Amino acid sequence: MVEKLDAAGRAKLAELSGWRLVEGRDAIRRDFRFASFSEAWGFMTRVALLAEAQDHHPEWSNVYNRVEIVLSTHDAGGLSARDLRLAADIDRLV
Ligand code: H2B
Repeated sequence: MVEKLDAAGRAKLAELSGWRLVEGRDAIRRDFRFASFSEAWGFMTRVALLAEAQDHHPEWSNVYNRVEIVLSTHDAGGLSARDLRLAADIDRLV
């Protein structure tokens, strides 16, 4: 079982630029926009490799040059340190 974020972990959410809480559930979301589909898909490929390496996978969608990513830990029923880590690593890609 993965632990949900404690108060200290929740305070760290504010350090993630561009990510916001999803209304109605314990999850964070960031929307990305690229110059083309090709750039968006390249980004998704890099995120997929991160996700697989961390065994932590995004909920996401792609429409042409836009990618929407929602992070939450299904095994915890909400946000955990795994989401913070993946979000920070995704931010380093852009
Ligand atoms: N991704 C996310 N977002 N939440 C999880 O709880 C999760 C995951 N669990 N990827 C992992 C896989 C788990 O199912 C495997 C068995 O480790």
